Amino acid sequence: MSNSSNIESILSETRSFPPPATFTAQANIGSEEQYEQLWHMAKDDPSKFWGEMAENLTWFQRWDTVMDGDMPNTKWFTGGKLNVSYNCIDRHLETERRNKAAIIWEGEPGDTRVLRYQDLHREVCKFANVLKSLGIETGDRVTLYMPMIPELTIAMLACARIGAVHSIIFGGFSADAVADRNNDAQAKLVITADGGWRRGKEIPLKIAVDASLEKSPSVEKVVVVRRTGGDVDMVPDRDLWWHDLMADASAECDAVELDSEHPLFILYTSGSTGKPKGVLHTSAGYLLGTMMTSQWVFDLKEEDTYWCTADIGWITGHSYICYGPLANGASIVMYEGAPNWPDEGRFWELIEKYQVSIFYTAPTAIRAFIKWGNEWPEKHDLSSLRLLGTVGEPINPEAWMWYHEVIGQERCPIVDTWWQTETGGIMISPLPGVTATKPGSCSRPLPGVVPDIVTEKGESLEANQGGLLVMRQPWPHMLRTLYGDHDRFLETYFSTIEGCYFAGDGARRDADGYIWVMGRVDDVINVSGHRLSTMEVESALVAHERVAEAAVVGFPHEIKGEGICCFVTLKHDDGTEDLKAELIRHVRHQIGALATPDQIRFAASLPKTRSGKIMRRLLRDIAAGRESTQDTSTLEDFNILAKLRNDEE
Ligand code: 7RM
Repeated sequence: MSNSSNIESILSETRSFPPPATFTAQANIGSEEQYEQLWHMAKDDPSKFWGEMAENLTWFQRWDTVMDGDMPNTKWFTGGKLNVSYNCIDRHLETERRNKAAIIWEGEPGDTRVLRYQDLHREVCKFANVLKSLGIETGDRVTLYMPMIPELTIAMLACARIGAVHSIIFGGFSADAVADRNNDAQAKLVITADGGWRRGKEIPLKIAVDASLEKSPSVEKVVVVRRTGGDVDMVPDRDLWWHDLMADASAECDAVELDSEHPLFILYTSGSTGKPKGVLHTSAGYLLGTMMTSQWVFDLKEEDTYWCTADIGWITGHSYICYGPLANGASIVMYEGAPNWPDEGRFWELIEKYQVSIFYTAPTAIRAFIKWGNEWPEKHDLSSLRLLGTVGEPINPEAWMWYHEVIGQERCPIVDTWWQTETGGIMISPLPGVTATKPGSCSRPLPGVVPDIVTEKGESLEANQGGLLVMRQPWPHMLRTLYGDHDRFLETYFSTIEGCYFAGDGARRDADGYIWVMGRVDDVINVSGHRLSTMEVESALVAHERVAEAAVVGFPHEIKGEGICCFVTLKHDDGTEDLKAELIRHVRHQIGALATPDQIRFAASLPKTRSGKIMRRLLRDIAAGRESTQDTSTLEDFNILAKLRNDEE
């Protein structure tokens, strides 16, 4: 039972919130029995289950085999033909949805656009014809390096319409990052904009593209959207304006009939070491997964106004701004800019303005909202909200409680959704009409997902034993390979635990079968032979009224092996030695002597990835007083590292 690879869990959270009866009464999945039945059917007979679900898609040709081969090389719906763009747009035009808003867009400066499904269809068809006119063929790779404007979604769906494979690069990445990804994918075309707006400043995208193209010779043409009106150099014969190309394009373009396993997109995700991994997703399985999980988890209804605040450059935006919601014919809100521009009330203003009913954001954003203060949400009417979601990191229970009370006004269920770029869609999450939620737990697996928590030898662990989170069965929306490196795919995900997909996260399951993700296993610290999850110490710190955010790492310690070093951001900038002592006592009191911090360091901010995840591996070097040799290409703000180093005592 006790195994040296186990992770000890020290944080105990006992609060539980059943779904409101009024929510349950109208929910897409509305009872525990229905959940159990779906989950067991999917586990015992996945071909039957997913075959039935696939009736929700529109097929040009029905599949022969639902599930073909074993993990990791399972193919889904082989023999079938469909088109993702057709499923996200065309089929809605035969219904009342043709006049429904598909995209309700707001730019950071306050300009707005609404595209009905008909409008989206016209723009996508035209741009698909533009792609063809530029020589883009089925299977070619196209890089999208764009701000959060409707043209980004139009370009994605236009690629899907002709079977070109998009590779979206988040607009905050550097020219070098763009060049690396262009080269890895051998992209033929880059679509970009002059710039995008962020906190009132222009992010100069085209300049970065120009620099990247000096190092990425595969790219033949660049299409540029005029967004900010800033100055750009247009290279003759290479660079073309979006609006010029669109002016002449025909609005008729049949969706190409593509194999179920035709590649839909590549999305690069940073490894902790080495070059980024090109996660490849394919058509039918990915679309089905994102469509069904949107229905189950977000309880999407015809009349909802749904807002996911992620950037489309991350998987969350791919799956839950674009493909999942549009496959369901939903109305989505898309916002270009920062949450604190022109002031810290922007998100709440948008919720009120568009009467948003479903709101999906990240713990890092929630911690920022808490720090900014309740006066911002309190200025706005948030009564349109009926469901809240979170994704990206474990949510600290105190942040969860704030989200529940201040934003959800104790009325809205919260879905804490665990998933990864690699899983394509949500894997573990409450069902909002069914699951009693516990702050900090992503609760139970969705139908079709068979997780386990195991030792390093692959043995299943008992309740409340922390170990490695794995998947025992394949699912339709799973990644198929790492682009151009199938060996790395096998090595990264399938070599740790035989016969299983290994997610890289540590987790435990409680006595009710709820899963508590404890963070990346690389972040675990070993104190006197006890393996502790850094996230649990962080949650204890965040529960202190003066703490806004915390990152905990290990550092070499003569006696204990590793000591506990806590980087702490305060709500108000007033850190003192007394407060340090108080925080140490607080953690000790909350979770026990074993987790007593050895060091508290106050920091103005923490190093994060551009998608908001705390980069603990960089803090480990600082805590140990080492020079860092780590990859910092995904770091959001380099100044933070220098500041943290200078703050060392
Ligand atoms: C969707 C996304 C994946 C990693 C994953 C976890 C962490 C994401 C949760 C979470 C605890 C959650 N894709 N993670 N969601 N941890 N609870 N609800 O973020 O590829 O960028 O990251 O994020 O460590 O492995 S991702």
